[in-house]
Amino acid sequence: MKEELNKIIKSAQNDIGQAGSLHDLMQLKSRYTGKKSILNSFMQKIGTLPVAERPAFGQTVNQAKAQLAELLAQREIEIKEKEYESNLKSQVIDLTMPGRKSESGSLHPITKVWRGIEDIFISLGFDVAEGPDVEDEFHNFDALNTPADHPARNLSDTFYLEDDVLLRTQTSTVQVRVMENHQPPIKIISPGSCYRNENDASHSPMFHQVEALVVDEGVTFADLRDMLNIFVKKMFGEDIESRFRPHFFPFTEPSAEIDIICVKCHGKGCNLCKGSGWLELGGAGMVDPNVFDMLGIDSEKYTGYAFGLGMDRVAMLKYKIPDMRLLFENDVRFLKQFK
Ligand code: 2NL
Repeated sequence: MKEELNKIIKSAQNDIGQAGSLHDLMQLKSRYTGKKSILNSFMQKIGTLPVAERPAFGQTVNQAKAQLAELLAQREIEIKEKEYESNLKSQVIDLTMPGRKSESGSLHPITKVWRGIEDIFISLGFDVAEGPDVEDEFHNFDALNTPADHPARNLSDTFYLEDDVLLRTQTSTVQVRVMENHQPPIKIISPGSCYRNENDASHSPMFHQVEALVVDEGVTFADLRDMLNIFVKKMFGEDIESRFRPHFFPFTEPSAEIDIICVKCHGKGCNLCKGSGWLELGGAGMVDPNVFDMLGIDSEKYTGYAFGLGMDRVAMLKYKIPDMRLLFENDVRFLKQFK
């Protein structure tokens, strides 16, 4: 048996020395020293020896096992070193090669306008308020004095998700939520995404609006007119005048639409302003006392003004973008121009 054992150790030494890969080595490891290995089978045969020879033979087998384990470990290090060397040789990196050009992104024009508008109103003492895009009819319509039979509540303009669950059509919803929870003085803007079922060169089903709301004792239409004038000049330039045209909104009385002098022709008349010299920017008015009454604000004590502007429209005017759909297609050839 001893002779047999020596033979096996010799052949194991030989095999291990010739193993060329880690995979080969693992196979040898299990063949010679694993649970079902040849060496283990010797241990099992120990019982066939005379009792006196058993301890010495057991020791010999264990020594052989230890010796092979040592050889395997050594060979593993050798193979790993060899693989590392050959990897270094095959994966040569040319440090003199020019790098690949990586394109950097840029802020979306609407993001720029959004941030610019926030900066202007913050500098004028406004807080920025946000709220959910998914709303109910109370916050989107009822609280804004928009009765159930008003055309704006038509199913075809408003995206309803379920009965009494809809995508907000304007960010007034946020201001309604602020008035529900706070007493005046209130001086906030609410920028955000809004949704209406319309889609053409000047309307997108998802668009961006900013509304402003100021409520306090003694707030007047003159304050509204003044604030809008300040905003327009900060946003579009000192030479850009604005004007109010009488209008109707259910939530304000009196109401007006806001125009600015055409940013392209400065009032002479061109294709952008369709010859009129003016561009429509949004709407404004004094908050209807009915709105205050519904939200627990004393309409005898307080007055307020509100206005709403389309931020996409502001971006189109500021950057001379002819079609609103360009803002939402995310064509890099378009977006690249706003670096
Ligand atoms: C437009 C018109 C407007 C308001 C929005 C408002 C909000 C409250 C109460 C009263 Cl909580 N009014 N918002 C008022 C007038 C006009 O937006 O054309 N927006 C793009």
